[in-house]
Amino acid sequence: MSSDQLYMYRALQLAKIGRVNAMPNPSVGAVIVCNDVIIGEGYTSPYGGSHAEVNAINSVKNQELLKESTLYVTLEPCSHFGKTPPCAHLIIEKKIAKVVIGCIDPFVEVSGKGIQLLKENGIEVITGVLEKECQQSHQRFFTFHLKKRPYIVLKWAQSADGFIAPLTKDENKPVWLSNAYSRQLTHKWRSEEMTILVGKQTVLDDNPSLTTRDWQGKKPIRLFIDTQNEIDDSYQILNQEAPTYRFTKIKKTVKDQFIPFENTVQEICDFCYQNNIQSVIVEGGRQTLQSFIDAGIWDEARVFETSVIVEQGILAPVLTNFQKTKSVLIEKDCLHFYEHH
Ligand code: AOF
Ligand code: ZN
Repeated sequence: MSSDQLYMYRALQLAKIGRVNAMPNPSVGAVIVCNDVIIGEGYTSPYGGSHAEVNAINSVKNQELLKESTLYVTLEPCSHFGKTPPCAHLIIEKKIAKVVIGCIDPFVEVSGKGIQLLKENGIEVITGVLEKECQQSHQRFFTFHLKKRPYIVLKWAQSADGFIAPLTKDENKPVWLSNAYSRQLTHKWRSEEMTILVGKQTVLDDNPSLTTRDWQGKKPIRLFIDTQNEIDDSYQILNQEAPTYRFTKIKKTVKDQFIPFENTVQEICDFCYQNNIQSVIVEGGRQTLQSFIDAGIWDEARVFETSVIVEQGILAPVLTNFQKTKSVLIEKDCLHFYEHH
């Protein structure tokens, strides 16, 4: 591995730390190296705050050393005035000698302009170091800008015989298709996305609150599909724990916000795109999950498979155009990861 790759890996590690809080901003990682020694590090502050490069530059004790240093950054430094001033200006002002970039920013306001600005000011620029890894690290941001839709994670649990629920629910004999660890993991996953979506049937059947109570993390905004506006305020999804939006055909003022909706996955994506929502975790039910799969609009699926036999039930969604990336054991259950192709 080259030293450029090594420092870029370090920058990727830093990027990971800021990810949940920076959204919808990409969490970028930055490392400053002088004579083969790391003298500064940073990652993107919570949304609206300073960028990785600024934090890394500010962490350097002897600012004079910046003139002989190389800045490694997972994403092209910005060149625009957003919530914060352009990072490229600060890099130029500090006379940093060289900048090594992982990937180019897909955001039209920046895309390539940051690199151009640095070069015009005599800074040596190298691009494409661990490019794929850096794009992967910013995948929600890339999907949002390149596909003009949020990054979609599908999640469900199914029995060994392929059902997501029994046909009829017996209050005295509940069927658990998840264990304590898988539930906790689900709450962690929720905290990593900007929104969580379910269909009406899941609200009626499970009355979920869709929070992150088993994980100390951010609560995502709750979205639900309820075309006929049937869910009333007594359901947990409409409690005060997180904001909730209802996709519906029927306009009626309730606690949640109402979003006009005919019945397509595209409308959900459009709403998210217009509101800078960069990711959605879809947690059911069958119809909602399958509509994303059938529309070909999804990125990842995470499926828990238990040893429980249900015999008669609601069939699990069926994935098409996918590649299985890994399987892991969670207690006695299996967790399968898939990617959309
Ligand atoms: C960077 N370093 O750490 C991040 C960047 O509104 P602002 O000022 O926060 O700008 C947001 C945009 O800046 C965002 O859409 C993306 O293009 C870029 N993010 N750029 O140089 C960073 N997070
Ligand atoms: Zn910036």
